[in-house]
Amino acid sequence: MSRLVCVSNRLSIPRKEASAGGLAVGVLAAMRARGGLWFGWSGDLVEGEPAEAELTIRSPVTYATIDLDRGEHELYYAGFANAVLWPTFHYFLNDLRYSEAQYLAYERVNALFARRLVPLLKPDDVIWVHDYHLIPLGQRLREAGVDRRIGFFLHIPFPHIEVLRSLPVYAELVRDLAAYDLVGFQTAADLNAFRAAIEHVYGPEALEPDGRIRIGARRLQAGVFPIGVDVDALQALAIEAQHHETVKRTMTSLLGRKLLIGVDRLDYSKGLVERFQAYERLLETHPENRNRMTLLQIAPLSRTDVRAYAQMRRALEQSAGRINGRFGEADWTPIRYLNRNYPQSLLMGFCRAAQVGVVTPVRDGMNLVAKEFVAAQDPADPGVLVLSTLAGAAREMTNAILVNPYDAKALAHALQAAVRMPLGERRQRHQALLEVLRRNDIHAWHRRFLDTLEGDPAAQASAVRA
Ligand code: ADQ
Repeated sequence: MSRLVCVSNRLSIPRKEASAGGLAVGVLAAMRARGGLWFGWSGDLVEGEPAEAELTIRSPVTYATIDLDRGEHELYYAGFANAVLWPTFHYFLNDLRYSEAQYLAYERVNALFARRLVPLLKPDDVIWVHDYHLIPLGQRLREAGVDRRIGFFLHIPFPHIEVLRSLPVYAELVRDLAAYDLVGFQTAADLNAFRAAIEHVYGPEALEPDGRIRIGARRLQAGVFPIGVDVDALQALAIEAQHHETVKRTMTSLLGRKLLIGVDRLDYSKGLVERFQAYERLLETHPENRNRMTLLQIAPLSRTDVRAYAQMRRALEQSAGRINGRFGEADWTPIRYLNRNYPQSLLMGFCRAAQVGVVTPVRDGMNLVAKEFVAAQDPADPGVLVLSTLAGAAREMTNAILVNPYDAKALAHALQAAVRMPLGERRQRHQALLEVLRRNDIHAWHRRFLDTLEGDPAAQASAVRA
């Protein structure tokens, strides 16, 4: 079997601080299962041209990290990746601030990744590039003479062509994606949007009847590979975490009130402002819930150097403060709003203890928290998942209570229905959701992608069905 080389902007070396983010969890699972090389940014900034990659061996994975120049990182990461691509791909055109200087830095950092990666490659490696930070990397590797199989997986949504076209460099990005052998997406909607973008840039003749894409002499594949979670590992963590001191203390402090939980990176795509509004509405229109429930919202800060994030943070602090001021009592805080990271074991403990999981992004590629919440539940007395129709996860998790997060009335209604749902229905929905999670777990995700990339015909058929 050829060696697997994964490339992502950030990587998580065991014992080095890992960023809270879904991508690292998924890549780590693939790397652990198969071993190989994981290449990415070290998290450290330097002044000037960064040195060669530094290798850290933690068998079966070798981590290769490079530092980045401070100024370049600012333009590439806070700039093009997170103030241009992220908002555009999540349909937030108001937050789009295009700057050519940022795009050129994005190109340069991708070229640097390629220059530093090429000397580490072996002739029969299979290369898997992750996410929007690294769209041009495949093309840069091709230009450096790398002719082996290179795949790309987009963890976030791929926008409709009419939204994508707002970006002055949209055609360059589509051409860069066409340099890969396989481009993977979370949902069929993302795949369709990509095919529409290919048609727009290359004409209808690029789309072949068998689903492949032909550009000149090259052929590539695009498919749907919904990311999943490690169900058994999460279940075990959740069971163990019930006995954790912090979980026990938290539960005692609720004095028997129902617990609603939200766990999200602090990001405008996660719908937190809308969630707080709906919760306020619930307390307003169903006063019987006052002093009977608590919303625990865990939201670690992210991308604090991007302007839109600071604005949203202020809006949330105001909203939580207003709701607590308006409805709170000396012994009851309606929203416990925490900007901090927790170890996954503790998060799973909180999820298992909660009656309702509130996962209501206004746009999300997949959303792993929805799947983690379901995996953490006690099947004999499970909590209820309230899930946004605008999360990729809603395509599979049809037994959640699905709701449009922009509709405060409907969301308040969904929360009320979740809190009051009888045990029989909760069990039935949970069982159906768990089956979906098991069918498409994290192992199935990386196996299907890599089998397809490496040309296994059975995997190709299952990728199309997914
Ligand atoms: P994210 O936008 O980061 O991921 P998500 O899929 O929900 O979103 O993953 C977040 C991960 O971080 C989860 O595993 C969660 O448990 C963890 N996490 C969240 N808050 C935490 C906290 N306070 N402490 C510790 N851990 C925390 C991107 C895309 C998603 C896609 C994933 C994976 O935006 O749509 O599902 O990649 O492909």
